[in-house]
Amino acid sequence: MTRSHKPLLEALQASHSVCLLCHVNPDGDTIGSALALRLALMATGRRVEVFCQDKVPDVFLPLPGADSVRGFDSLSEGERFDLLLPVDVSEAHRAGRIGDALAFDALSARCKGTAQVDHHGTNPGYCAVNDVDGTAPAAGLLVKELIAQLGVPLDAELAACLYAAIATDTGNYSHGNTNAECFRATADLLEAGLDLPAWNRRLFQECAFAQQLLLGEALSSLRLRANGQLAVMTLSRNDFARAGALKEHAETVVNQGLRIRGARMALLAREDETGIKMSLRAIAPDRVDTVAARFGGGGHAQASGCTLQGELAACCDEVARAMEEALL
Ligand SMILES: [Mn+2]
Repeated sequence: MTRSHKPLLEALQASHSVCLLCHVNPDGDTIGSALALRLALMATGRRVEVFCQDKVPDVFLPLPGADSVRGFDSLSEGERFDLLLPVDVSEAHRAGRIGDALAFDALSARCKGTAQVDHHGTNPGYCAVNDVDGTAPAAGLLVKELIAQLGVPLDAELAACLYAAIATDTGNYSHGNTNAECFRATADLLEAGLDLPAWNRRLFQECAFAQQLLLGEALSSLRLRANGQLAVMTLSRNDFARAGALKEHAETVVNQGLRIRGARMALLAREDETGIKMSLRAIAPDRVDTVAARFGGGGHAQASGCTLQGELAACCDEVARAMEEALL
């Protein structure tokens, strides 16, 4: 499949300076896609800056150009661009804020035009040019086509950025959105020199020592409920302290619960400064968003969260009971 990116190409061709914008809590798709586009636009002689409200997660720092991503506090008074280009940003507010203003509004006031490239079906089309395909598994697939249509050949650096984008949004080629286009695109990346084992290890295998120690604490708390259909783990403040771990080290822990054969849902309850944070997961067709909503939280059907106030074990039991009731 090849999509035409003509309106976006025309906007880029008319621009000598481009301000790329990533979404808050950046993932591999927004970062990888923006860094790929940065390299391609620089190769065509354009001035490019990449902005993100939040700092680039450590796991993506090895990507080429990751150290060039700027926070909004680095914007200088007189900085102007021809084009503002959000990448993988489903709604204007997902780019975050600069002081009291939406970052998108504050930046577009410094730019002559706006255009976006995105793959969220819910995108309302908030730019002058909206290159949005809600059926694409990753924004990186659109960016890869765009780079080809800009006439820039793939190389190993571009391939690493695009791999980070595609692999992240497909759950390392395992989620239901993984289609033939993902594999065809990745075949092109391999032909361009992608070092697949090295990047797979950096992006999906490596973690901090403290993260492994924290996982050990969580696994030692693992219990099954509802005849093995619900896996429950807890992490107390003491567990974090023993592991020397940060709260970000707990982010993927809950998924370990779903690895157990027979488990249909998983819950991680962890203490932090805002209360008892709950991460809820389910395997489709089971869903947990309705459970999280009962406790004032929300999220996706199979990945949700909520925060309770109280004692760790009691809060955990309360949410676990609600999840048991939600098992189909
Ligand atoms: Mn994405």
